[in-house]
Amino acid sequence: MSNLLPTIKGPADLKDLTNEEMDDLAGEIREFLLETVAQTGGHLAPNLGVVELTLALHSVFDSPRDEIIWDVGHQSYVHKILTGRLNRFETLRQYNGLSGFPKPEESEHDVFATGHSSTSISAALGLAKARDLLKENNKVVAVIGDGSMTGGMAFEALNHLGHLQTDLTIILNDNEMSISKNVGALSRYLTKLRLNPRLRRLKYNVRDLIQRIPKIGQTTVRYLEKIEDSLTFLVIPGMFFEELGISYLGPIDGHNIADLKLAFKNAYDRRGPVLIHVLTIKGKGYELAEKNPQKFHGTGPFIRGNGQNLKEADTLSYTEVFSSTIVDLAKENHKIIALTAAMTDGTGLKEFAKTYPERFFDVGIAEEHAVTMAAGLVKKGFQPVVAIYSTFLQRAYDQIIHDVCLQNLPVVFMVDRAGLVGPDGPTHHGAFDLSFLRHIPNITLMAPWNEGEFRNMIYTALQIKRPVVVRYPKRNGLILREYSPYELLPVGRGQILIQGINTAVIAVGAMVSPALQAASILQKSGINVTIVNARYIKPLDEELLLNMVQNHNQIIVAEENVTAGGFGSAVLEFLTRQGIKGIDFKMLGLPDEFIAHGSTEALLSQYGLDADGICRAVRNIDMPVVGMRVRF
Ligand SMILES: Cc1ncc(C[n+]2csc(CCOP(=O)(O)OP(=O)(O)O)c2C)c(N)n1
Repeated sequence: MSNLLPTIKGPADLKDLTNEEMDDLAGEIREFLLETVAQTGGHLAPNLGVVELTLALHSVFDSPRDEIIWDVGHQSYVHKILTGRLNRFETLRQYNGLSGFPKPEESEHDVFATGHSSTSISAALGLAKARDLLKENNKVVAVIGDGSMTGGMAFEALNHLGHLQTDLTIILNDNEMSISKNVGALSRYLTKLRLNPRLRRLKYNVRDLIQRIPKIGQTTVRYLEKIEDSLTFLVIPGMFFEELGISYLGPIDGHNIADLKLAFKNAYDRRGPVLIHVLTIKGKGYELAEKNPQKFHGTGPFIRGNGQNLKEADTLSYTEVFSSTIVDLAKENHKIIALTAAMTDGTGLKEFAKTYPERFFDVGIAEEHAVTMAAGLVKKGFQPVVAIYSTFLQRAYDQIIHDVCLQNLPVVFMVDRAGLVGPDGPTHHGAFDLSFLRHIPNITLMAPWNEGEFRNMIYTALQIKRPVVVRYPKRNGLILREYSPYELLPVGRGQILIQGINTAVIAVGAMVSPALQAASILQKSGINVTIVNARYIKPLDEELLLNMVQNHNQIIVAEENVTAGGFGSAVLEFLTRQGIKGIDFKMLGLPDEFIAHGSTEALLSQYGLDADGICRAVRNIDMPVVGMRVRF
């Protein structure tokens, strides 16, 4: 194998490589990606698919002068490797190491921070229009996958771009996959373009023709290439992108460097918006990932030989418990409908989709639409269960307020990945849901502390007949795989787990377990604290709170959410309203900052959200990151 990779210090080093050398380099990059991601974990398959695309892009465009925006950004590893970060790559996704997503603080080549889908065309349009206003002349490129193209924002941006007609290149990386198989009418349309034999035949005939003309000048070649493209437009009546005012080039073989470079050069020389339709294979070059791109979309550390994950836990994850519980409940309750926004596997709905295909909807990366569609389903008596990660639910804020809660519609929101998620970092931590949901009228919010309670919460949520949110962490459960029959949990009632004196720790969801550990540590030094499982964030258990205040002189609340506007704030508001006197009140939670990527355990410990942090809070020592301390 060649040894070109270490010689590439930046995009400039790609400019003089021949296509054959680029092919060799692509092989080296794939090998390097496989070797490294098998150890660090990360988004393997998306990156294996864009090796040639990224090489060709950096050889034609001139980053950072030309600005490249990576949609979602999970496919930016090759870009990172080619823009001076090869030597730090083994720190990927670790604390203080390279981020798994584009990060402007990390490199001038990372123009725009991403992590959530479908933002690239809007951001690129902003950059392009700013360029025009400043009378500059650099190029702006948005690289977006076919999955991300299903998001509403992408459509909004295309609509506006077609209107503004500014210079902007969109590279549509079409691998027919979102995380699962891509869904929707647009995806069907792209397949049509991909398979259109007339389009292909015509293109290749023209190319053949060009190549056979002896000794033609560069201008003629460029001219003929333009004819080739214009023929491409002509053969598809009513071509979607063309109708929007965006030139379409494609489809291009995304693993053929020569074709890619030709298309990118063509786009470079054009005026106005251009979309290049590039066909790639997700997981390209690693057989296991090509066969199962979903498994290798995002993976933990794995064994390269057989693809097996390194860490297997003995308890179930919350996602797995949701998966089996909703399948079980839907057996009796035929009104249950499950919705996901392109996260069938991630949210644990794969089994449900298989068992009840007619009651399951993957709506594409369209969280807003999922929520409002659920509201529509309720109107006809169905019981929609919308499973969305905390961080992606941010997208659907107005829909939750305006379409669900305003009409008090019983939609059940299963909010997975609430709290810290570890190596994916700030774009993916579920740090805000309690704060952005708690103040919405009509909503009920709950968080389980173990899997048994979680099952009961799902069961209860379906009985309440109002908008309900169950938030739960990206973590494994605590107990074995045996469950008792479902139990209705009284709405707005917390649970005293340990009765102590002086200090009461009121913990939410995943914070209950470290609180219990803290209690047993403290007990060894003769400190007996009360531990409360809050269960409900809204409505608050006011009776229980008053009881705590009357019988303790210190109240500590702990939540895996920013302290601003979360559960602690709710308790603080309540105590203030009651005019409580004579107690110390402390809030443990996440601070008012974006939390970095790193291991969840280390991050929790850093913010005092582990047993040790709770012990320190109880003992009143060294609490630099406590959200607030009030003496009433
Ligand atoms: C708003 C939002 N919802 C969900 C996700 C989770 N997500 C990450 S990548 C992805 C699929 C993207 O598919 P595509 O754009 O085709 O890229 P590919 O991985 O196939 O290269 C999804 C659903 C996200 N990042 N943002």
